[in-house]
Amino acid sequence: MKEIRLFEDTIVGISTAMGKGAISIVRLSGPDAIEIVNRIFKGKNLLKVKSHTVHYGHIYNKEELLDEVLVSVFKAPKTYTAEDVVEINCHGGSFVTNQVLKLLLEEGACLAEPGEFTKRAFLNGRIDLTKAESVMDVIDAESKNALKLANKGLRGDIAKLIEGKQQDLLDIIAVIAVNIDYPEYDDVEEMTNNKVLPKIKKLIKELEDILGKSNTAEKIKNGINTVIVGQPNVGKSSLLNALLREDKAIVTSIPGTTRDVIEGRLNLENITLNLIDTAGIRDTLDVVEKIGVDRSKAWLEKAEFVLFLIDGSVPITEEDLNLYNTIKNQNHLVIINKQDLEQKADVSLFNEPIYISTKDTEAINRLEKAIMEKVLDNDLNIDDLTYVSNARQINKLKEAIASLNQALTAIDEGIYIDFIDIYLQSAWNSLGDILGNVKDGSLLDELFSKFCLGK
Ligand SMILES: Nc1nc2c(ncn2[C@@H]2O[C@H](COP(=O)(O)OP(=O)(O)OP(=O)(O)O)[C@@H](O)[C@H]2O)c(=O)[nH]1
Ligand SMILES: [Mg+2]
Repeated sequence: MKEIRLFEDTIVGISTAMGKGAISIVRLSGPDAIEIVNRIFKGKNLLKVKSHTVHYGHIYNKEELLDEVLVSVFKAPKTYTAEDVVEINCHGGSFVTNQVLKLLLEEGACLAEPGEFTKRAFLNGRIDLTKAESVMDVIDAESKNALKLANKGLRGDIAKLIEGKQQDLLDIIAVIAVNIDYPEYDDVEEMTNNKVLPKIKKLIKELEDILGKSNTAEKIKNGINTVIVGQPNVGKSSLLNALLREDKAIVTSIPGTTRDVIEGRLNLENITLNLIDTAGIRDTLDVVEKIGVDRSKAWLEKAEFVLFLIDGSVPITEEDLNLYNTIKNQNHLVIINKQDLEQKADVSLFNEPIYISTKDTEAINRLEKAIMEKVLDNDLNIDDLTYVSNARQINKLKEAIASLNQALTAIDEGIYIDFIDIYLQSAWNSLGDILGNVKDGSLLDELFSKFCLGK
């Protein structure tokens, strides 16, 4: 386990994506950040400039000019890490940027680990853990809604919410403490039943509500598993390709073309879909195709959303109807394809189908809108959706709920009130862990290692 140090060394990392770009930013944080950059920068004495200012000049390796740069100086404590921070805007070639980085390492800076800037912000007490995790969510966001959620976390909404619940719990713990200290005041049993029990029940309900919302939020963040199903040759792979704007799946006029499961990520404006194209479902003697059909069925069971595709240019078959019956209770959209051909399918059975041709871009845009409306619950208001944002936080929340339930059972069984107090304390600790009262350094290392370099 790595020791947590507070922090004598100065770290450096390239904070922009690798590769060619207009600029790259090399960032330093730590007590010697300004001093180190000042040694290789010609233009101004950075030791004498004001905080939060930008300076034009050149980076030199001894006599050799490396790059023309802008240097931003931020003095502690009002900085990203709460330490002295310097950012060097270099020209955006990876060779020149690496030369500048190398020089800074020679001058005594240490190479930052992934996420180390944000980790320092956390360990220096500038942000809590929910905010640190939200930083990563902002970077990873792939849709408007995912970004909105991440920004709520960054603003501290999650922290506020959890702190509120911790406060409610503390009130309950306080009631018990008073009664342990002065048992003669009240009949202890009556007090727990009348006062504490309803409060714990209310708190459990509220935490469960947050948990429910968090599951929805996770979906917005991670994408919705969406399976395209239909008979062979109806145009499933063509639809996948049209939605992804990419020739990803093989398309032929031979029924049974797709055998494997083909996946692609589709970012719509408000939501991300994990699109899955499958083998057309039919009874087949072909061994390979049969494996494909079985996989399709397995995916279908896991699907959170189903795109059910029909070929409008041929009459509807019994197989179509059988397949429809298996999916009709899932959240789905019926799509009638091949509108550019003469229509022979009787589609009166289907409720509000969408008519498309996979070759018609305008129709595909229309379909995307319909998907968004159908996937996103109409009542779902992102602005109301404060949530805990990842598996770690969700686990802690579940732990807290479990401890509160144990407290309830204990009260039911008439267990001595001191023990109930222990369960409540444990719930309180679990909530605290969400915010980051984390003492385990290896957990922190793992958490921040998911960040990109330089963040
Ligand atoms: N006219 C017309 N043909 C289409 C349309 N969409 C797909 N096709 C054709 O239908 C045939 C089958 O398309 P695929 O996308 O391979 O169908 P599939 O459902 O993936 O078929 P399997 O993988 O065999 O299950 C190909 O010849 C496509 O070019 C459409 O909108 N109009
Ligand atoms: Mg196919």
